[in-house]
Amino acid sequence: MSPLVSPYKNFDELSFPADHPGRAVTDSYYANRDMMLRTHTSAHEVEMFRRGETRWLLTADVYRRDEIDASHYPVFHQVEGARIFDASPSGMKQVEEDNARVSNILAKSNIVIEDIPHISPTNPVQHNHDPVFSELVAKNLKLSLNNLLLKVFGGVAGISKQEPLRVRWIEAYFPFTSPSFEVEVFFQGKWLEILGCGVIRQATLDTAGVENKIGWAFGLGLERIAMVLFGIPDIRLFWSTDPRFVSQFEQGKITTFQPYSKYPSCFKDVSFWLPQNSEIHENDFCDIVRDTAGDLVEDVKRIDHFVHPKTNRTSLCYRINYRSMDRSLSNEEINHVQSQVASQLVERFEVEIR
Ligand code: FA5
Ligand code: MG
Repeated sequence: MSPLVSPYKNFDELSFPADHPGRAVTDSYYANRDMMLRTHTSAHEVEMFRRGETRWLLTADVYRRDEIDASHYPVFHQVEGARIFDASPSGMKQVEEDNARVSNILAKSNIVIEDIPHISPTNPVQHNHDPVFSELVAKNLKLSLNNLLLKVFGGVAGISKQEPLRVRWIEAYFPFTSPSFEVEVFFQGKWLEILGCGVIRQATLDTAGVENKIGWAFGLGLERIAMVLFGIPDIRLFWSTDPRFVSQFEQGKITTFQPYSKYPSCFKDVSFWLPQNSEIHENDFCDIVRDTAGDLVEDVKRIDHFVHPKTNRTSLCYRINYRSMDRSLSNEEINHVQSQVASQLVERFEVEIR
């Protein structure tokens, strides 16, 4: 499936409101008014359901303008999965049987789950759903995904042999599911968001021409899973062609990444005055940094925001952390890149460098 889709497919078919921030040019990559790079694999949900599929997985590249740090990258991969059942007593009996079967597997495993209610006032059942059906389906969703995480991470050294796998469920919001959840896994001392999911909004199934069904869908970040699974500390590494990285992996084998020496960081600040009455979106700033410095940047943070009391002009300061994954950077090289970032800022946003 082509990564170029219409905004209609990426957003409208999934009940995104007209003013949703994800639609903005600062958040998504548009080819023109009518075509954009899909921001998630959910863009293909309606198409999959229209084909009559009742349980499916779909893996694809997705694109987003986003912040720069160790777990975000402008192109990444998602796996979308969904399952729908007959919205009838016999369909629900099937769900109950499945729930009992999976509960049994989980009870015997070394997984620690922090759960939340399937449905709550802030994470409600849809008005056109039977609450009992919705509850059973949400439970099936949670059991299925806990089981998936257990299958993927279970038995991996350092994750579930010495320590149990820790999974945390969080209430979430997506325009195309309700109730909705996010799932995080404990990794390197932090909770890392792995996936979003929920009970499919009936409007999505209606649009696909699917009748009398109820079900769930999820979308997970493949790089995020691989980071936990292989102990990969920075998402940029997936794009490295350095043999010291590539040679550590073999098809079909899960091994823990042995970091070769970590190269030193180099912090450079850039401060500038914005032109009168204008703003720069952080994603625009990050795009300039990516365009000029590519993968040499590990992290970008705004460290100052100041409005001059007399002139009313706004000044911003960003700190760019330069660090290559593969080699030492010379001061000369970084200074050169940094001055290019500054001149791009002047050219594209008419700022005044301080
Ligand atoms: C979504 O994209 C929803 N389409 C998921 C969904 C599907 C919800 C079906 C309900 C039903 P979200 O924006 O949270 O949700 O992204 C899903 C996952 O993609 C995240 O949990 C994370 O693992 C991964 N992800 C998001 N942004 C990035 C990024 N910039 N770099 C790498 N991974 C990312
Ligand atoms: Mg999310």
